Amino acid sequence: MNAQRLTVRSIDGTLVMVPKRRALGTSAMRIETAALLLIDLQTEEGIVGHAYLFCYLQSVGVAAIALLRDAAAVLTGASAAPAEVRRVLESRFRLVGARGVVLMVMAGIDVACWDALAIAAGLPLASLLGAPLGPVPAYNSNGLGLQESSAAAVEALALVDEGFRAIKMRLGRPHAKDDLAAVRAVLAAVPADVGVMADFNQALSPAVARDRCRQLDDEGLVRIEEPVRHDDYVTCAELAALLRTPVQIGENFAGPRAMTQALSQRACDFVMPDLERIGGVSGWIAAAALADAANVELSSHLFTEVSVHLLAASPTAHWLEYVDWANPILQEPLSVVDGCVSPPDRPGNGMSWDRDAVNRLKLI
Ligand code: SMN
Ligand code: MG
Repeated sequence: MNAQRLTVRSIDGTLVMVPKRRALGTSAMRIETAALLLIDLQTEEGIVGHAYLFCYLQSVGVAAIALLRDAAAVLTGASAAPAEVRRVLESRFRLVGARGVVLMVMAGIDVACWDALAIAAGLPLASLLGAPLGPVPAYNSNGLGLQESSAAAVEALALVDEGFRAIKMRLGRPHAKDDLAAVRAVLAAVPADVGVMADFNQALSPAVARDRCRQLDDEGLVRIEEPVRHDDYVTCAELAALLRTPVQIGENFAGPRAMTQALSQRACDFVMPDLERIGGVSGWIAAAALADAANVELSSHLFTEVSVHLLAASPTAHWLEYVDWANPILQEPLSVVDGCVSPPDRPGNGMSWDRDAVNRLKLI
């Protein structure tokens, strides 16, 4: 099979609403159901590339389907080579702007193209990118929202018991003392060698962030994520300089250029691009090179199934964020072994849909 010669026959999207095993109460919203847009990119050669987008809201999923159909119309009959697909879509969406949901859809198509390419090459995506299929350290990010501290302690232990050596909790309660109590309760509940990360989801103003992060600085958190608005690199840099606890940002980098900006402003200690915002596999490759050049640890955000391949191939790989939200619609979900996940040893990114489950959970 000549992997260079794949041609797009069709691109289909299916929006599924997947109930989460553990609800996730962030400071912005509570997520009980994952709105996932499944993408099937069919090629003339018979290979099908798979990807999914996490849409946050059902309404975003509906908008993304409309955009996917638009993109499919211009790509049908074109090369499925990711760089060529990007060129076509950048032109199609230039006037509206490759941002927000448009950017997500472009990234999803890129992921599906790379899947098709890896399947055509007969290699796992990580292998196609030149990486071994070795274990990547993962943290359990499946729950631990803004609940009472006693409930947080119980859930923290349950997350560790699922086989992890690190977990992430959410912060950003109205009162600082309640965040502090929750952090202390979680740290007291889990074994001492378990890493605990904390994510504010941009909840704090700069002044409050200075105060609240300083209060938490001696608690032993592995890192503090998105304390303030994601693009306020000035305040992020101030906090990164002020705190001993590493500051983590990156899930809102819209393409590698945003990451360049953040790195040049020293806005964080660690970065964590998100597959659907950084520009799919192609965007990730660029981001991983930037992190390598800057010598900054690189973690992933959501999209565990594809990110595990990408982190395996990233020189400064740090942590894989493990979420199991897609498991109910996957034929072969990832396994966690000794707190690590390895890229599956089958061609492509390893995702294929459980069609019965998809039909049950399908909205559109
Ligand atoms: C997060 C992002 C999106 C949905 C839920 C939670 C969070 C994370 O910011 O980093 O996991
Ligand atoms: Mg986050």
